[in-house]
Amino acid sequence: MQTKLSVIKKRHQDTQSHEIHQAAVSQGMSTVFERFEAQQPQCGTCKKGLSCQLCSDGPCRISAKAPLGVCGASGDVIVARNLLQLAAIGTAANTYQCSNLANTLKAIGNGRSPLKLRDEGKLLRMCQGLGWDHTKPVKELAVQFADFILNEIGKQSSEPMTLMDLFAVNKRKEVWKEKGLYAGGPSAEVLTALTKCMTNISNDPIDLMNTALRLGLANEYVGLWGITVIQDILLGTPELVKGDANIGCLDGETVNIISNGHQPVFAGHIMEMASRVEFQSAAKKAGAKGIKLYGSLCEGQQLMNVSGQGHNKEIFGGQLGNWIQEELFIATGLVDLFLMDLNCSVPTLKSFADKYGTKLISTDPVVRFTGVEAIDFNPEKADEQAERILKEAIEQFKKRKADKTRVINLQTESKGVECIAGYTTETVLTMFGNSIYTYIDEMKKGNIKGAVAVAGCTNVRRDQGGKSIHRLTLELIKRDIMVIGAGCCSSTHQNLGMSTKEMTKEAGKKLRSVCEKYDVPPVVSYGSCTDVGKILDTVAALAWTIGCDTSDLPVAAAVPEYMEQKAIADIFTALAFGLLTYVSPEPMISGSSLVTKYLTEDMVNLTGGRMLLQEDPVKAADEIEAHIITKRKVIGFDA
Ligand code: XCC
Repeated sequence: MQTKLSVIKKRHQDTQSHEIHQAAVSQGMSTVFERFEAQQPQCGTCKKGLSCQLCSDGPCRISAKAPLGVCGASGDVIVARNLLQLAAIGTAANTYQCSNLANTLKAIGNGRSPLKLRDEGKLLRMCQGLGWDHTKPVKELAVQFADFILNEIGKQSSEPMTLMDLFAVNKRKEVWKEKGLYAGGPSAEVLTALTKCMTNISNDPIDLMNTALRLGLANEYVGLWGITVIQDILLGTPELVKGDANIGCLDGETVNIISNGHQPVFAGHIMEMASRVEFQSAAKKAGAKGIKLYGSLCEGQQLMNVSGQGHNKEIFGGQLGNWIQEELFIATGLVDLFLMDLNCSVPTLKSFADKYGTKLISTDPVVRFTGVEAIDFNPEKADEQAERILKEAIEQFKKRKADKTRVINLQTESKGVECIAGYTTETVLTMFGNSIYTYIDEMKKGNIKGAVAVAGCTNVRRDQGGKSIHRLTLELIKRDIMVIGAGCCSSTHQNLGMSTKEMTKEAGKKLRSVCEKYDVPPVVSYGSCTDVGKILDTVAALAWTIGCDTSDLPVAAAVPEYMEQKAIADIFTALAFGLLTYVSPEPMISGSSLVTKYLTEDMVNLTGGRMLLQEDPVKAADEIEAHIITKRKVIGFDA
């Protein structure tokens, strides 16, 4: 079907997305960009974090005329309480995913699930690291490890997390202990934090922010750590791989399934089943070339990272992109089935699915859409659930092909963008000759001036949509600073062709020499936003080897297009690690100079970390570079 295209401003950084966006708008759809515009002007008081809706005497909006809420809460308390709530939601979501994974691992260990452990070696190494007898049968260890993680999640606030005890750098642990940040299990920490957010309980904004730092540690030492480790055990530890990214990966002639979200284990199993002869022949009988499963958002990052091991490689169709593109994936008209397993599955997917003939299925009990079928992943029923999904996808493909009025917005000959994926602490070390000392030597010589994690979401405020990620990354590598991407930042890098060795020519002279010598690109992707846990592993490994605190390293964290609550939890993790943490757009804190000053200046005295707020990514790169130069002197890399 032909549509007369409206002329719309180019919001997406890449041309493929812009074209589908233009088509969707012409066909009467609105995407995140149009909805953002429709929301303008947004409330200035809320933007400053100065509104409270907790009690029935509210809502209260703090102003010069009314400096206190009805209950008496000050603007400082309201701002801090609002931010702490976001950190609690983010910590809860990461912990939820971790607990799902532990339960899946346990089901496999107990022989109640057809799923496999693709990296048993990692499980054994972890058990050994915990000081256990790792010569026991692997299934027994799987149950023991799963129970251990579930127990860590449920620890009381007064019981420090074993993982933090074992794996944090000693100097850092002393700081956390001394400052009252040595957190317990995430369930208890979230409980405490949310209780402190209740009306008329905590009236100390600084205590509220320190509570968020405790959440940051619980977020890391069970949530993110557990997610990354168990996912590696279940799906395999990533290996370097050439991948395909962006919407152009979609092949009109295959049965097309998209798996969207953050929990890749079920998708991995669907791919395993899809490679079986019965499903391949059913697809061919329906007139398709085969079955493809594409990853979307962070889930796609994880699936692409493990695609290098060769498991069902022919089924994986590529990594489609970041969250502001997800409606566009469906608007191509080429998607048969769209699975949603956690955030970010936007509510409007339903109207897009109805318009373009896609079937939506939610696969986790927390994801619910009115009028959408749910097949909640159960590791014990994984085979029959995957079978249902594959059969449904093949039926949907038949309908797509039979429907002469179907709107197709993507040319079938479109192509994905090539990228390199699969970086982790392990693969980065392999590139440097299996020696962390080689990496540190290059840092000492100044060939790698420092490293910055550019992680988190994409955002449409100030018309960003990847612009700030792109700009900041270029500025950093130009200054010989290596960039480690994760989350939708990695999608942006991939869509724009930045996750390739080609980028070496954009790097500063010194970094370029390192990239050429070790055959490593200046921008590497660690994967999902949950892989921030792996980035912090690398940071801790550097600090252990150098013998310094994490806060002394010439490194920084950057969330150049912050969007949601898991990012806030991760930001507090980075601050607790003592890192300079660049955040844009600014979280809703400007209504409190006290909270803003604490986060951006005074927190240095507590953890060594601080938040850097800066709209302009070039100026942000200047400040990050200055920080890195200072830290190089602190650890004696420079005089
Ligand atoms: Fe969602 Fe992870 Fe954020 Fe992307 S990066 S917008 S959470 S998909 Ni985490």
